Amino acid sequence: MRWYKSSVIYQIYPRSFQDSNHDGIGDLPGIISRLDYLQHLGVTAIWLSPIYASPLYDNGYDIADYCAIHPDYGTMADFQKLLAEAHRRQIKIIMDLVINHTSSEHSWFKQAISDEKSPYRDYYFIRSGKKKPNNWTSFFGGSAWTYLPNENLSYLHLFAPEQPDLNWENPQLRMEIKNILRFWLDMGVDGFRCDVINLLSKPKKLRNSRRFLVLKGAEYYINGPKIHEYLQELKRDVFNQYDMMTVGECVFITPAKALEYIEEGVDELNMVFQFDHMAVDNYFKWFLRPFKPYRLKLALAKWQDAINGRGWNSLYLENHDQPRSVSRFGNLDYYYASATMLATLVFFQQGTPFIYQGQEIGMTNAHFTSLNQYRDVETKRIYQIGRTQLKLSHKRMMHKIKYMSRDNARTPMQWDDSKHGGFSDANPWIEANPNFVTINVKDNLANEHSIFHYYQKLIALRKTYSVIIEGDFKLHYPKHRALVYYERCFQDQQLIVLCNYSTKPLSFKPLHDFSEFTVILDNDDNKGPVLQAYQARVLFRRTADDKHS
Ligand code: ISL
Ligand code: CA
Repeated sequence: MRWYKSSVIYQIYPRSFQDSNHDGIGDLPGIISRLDYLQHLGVTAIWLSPIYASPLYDNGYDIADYCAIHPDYGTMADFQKLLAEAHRRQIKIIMDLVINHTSSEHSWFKQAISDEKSPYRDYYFIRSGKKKPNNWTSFFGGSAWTYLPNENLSYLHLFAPEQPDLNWENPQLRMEIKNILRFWLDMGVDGFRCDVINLLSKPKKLRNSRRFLVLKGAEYYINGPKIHEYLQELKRDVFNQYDMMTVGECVFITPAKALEYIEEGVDELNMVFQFDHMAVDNYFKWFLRPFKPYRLKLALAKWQDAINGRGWNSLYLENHDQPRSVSRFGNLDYYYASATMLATLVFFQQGTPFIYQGQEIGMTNAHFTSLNQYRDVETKRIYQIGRTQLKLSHKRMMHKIKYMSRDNARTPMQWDDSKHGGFSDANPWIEANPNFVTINVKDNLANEHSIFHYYQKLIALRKTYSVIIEGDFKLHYPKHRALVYYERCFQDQQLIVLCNYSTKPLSFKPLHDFSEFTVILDNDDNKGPVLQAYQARVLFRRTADDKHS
């Protein structure tokens, strides 16, 4: 079994994790100082959001130099120290790889726009004149084309104007990217999380989109014509040469399409991040709809049913682009129960768990009340577009932002109850949530019944019961609105997960004889058959006759 299947991966958003030099910005020495904490939690790998040289329009998802560390975060020596210190603790390091676009301050782009004869011009989608080559729109709202009056050029960007898209058709560009990958792998990094990897391939002709309202152009560039050719090339020339893993962020992907990337034998990527369960409370991000627990349950089960046995799932509830899960899918009136129930529901499924910083202590959405407390480029652009183009009121836009803004996940990590939550003694680049006074690592560590300790147990159980990693998956009562009841089997091991995803006590007809099972995890003292609000229980047994193998 490849190592990533038994890994538990912790995502660090470096800017918000731990400041070490009193400038209000998280950094690499700060991360190093917290490795013991992560080891105590039990995670076996860290995914670092971008730490490369960047003007930080999109907090590093706009890279200006792929082989340099942003001075805010430290030096290359700091990075090498982090790598060594992590490896010493049996913790692997996964880098974030943003290769759909660069920063507009990357030297490739600067040369591309300043010199018509430059070989770099073909690294991007650059067209002469002001006329937009097509009607495509950006993920962050507005046109996907920006005009440069001085150069009289227009260029394509699926994200912010400061993030011009790379042209993967160009073989020289592909060679340069492969060298960048080798640079980090030779240094010892253990893999990559590949940003919006399924957007890499654009068609030869950039035709007008027929999509309505949002993401015009998506029908051409999502899983575009040559995407598999490009990834096969990366696999052959780079991935196959190292003991590494990849997880590709694939937006708007179905299980069938995902298998084209991850099916065993294809192995272009080891896993994808899919978004079905991130759409259970919205039609398209900012178009909110009421959250229904059964939708979350079914979205996840769909991926279990389709991928297990043929590929490998990633399991996640949060990342740096999503609201906090306890605020979003849990219930703050049942804070501990709902946070731990969510962890149980998701992380006992088959796949590799990804835990986002602060999730393990139940951090909640930002408390912001005013637009200027937000820092995120997407949030600011969406506000403008909502106000000017959609003519929505300030109140309505603030409501959407409060619920959905990416900054909900980007407030400083809450270490203790001192000023700014122990993240920094200087004013942080983004305000801490004042609830650090009660929600923080120190308190979680001191309290035996904390969310942290629940996560720690959950992670430890993966090392004891191989059924948690390798077992198949069967969802029972799929239509039930409150009950989550699923079963995992592997050889002679059988595991049952029960969750009451509601505020009311829940009784149901068991499909197994629970008296034959041992409870290996429970977020409530209640031992009876009626599950309390948000109660989650995990049961295990060995079957004598090996009937499940
Ligand atoms: O965040 C989103 C919804 O608001 C997604 O649409 C997000 O933009 C998409 O998942 C792509 O995300 C990745 O690429 C972006 C970057 O801003 C995100 O932080 C990153 O995770 C551009 O590089
Ligand atoms: Ca710092």
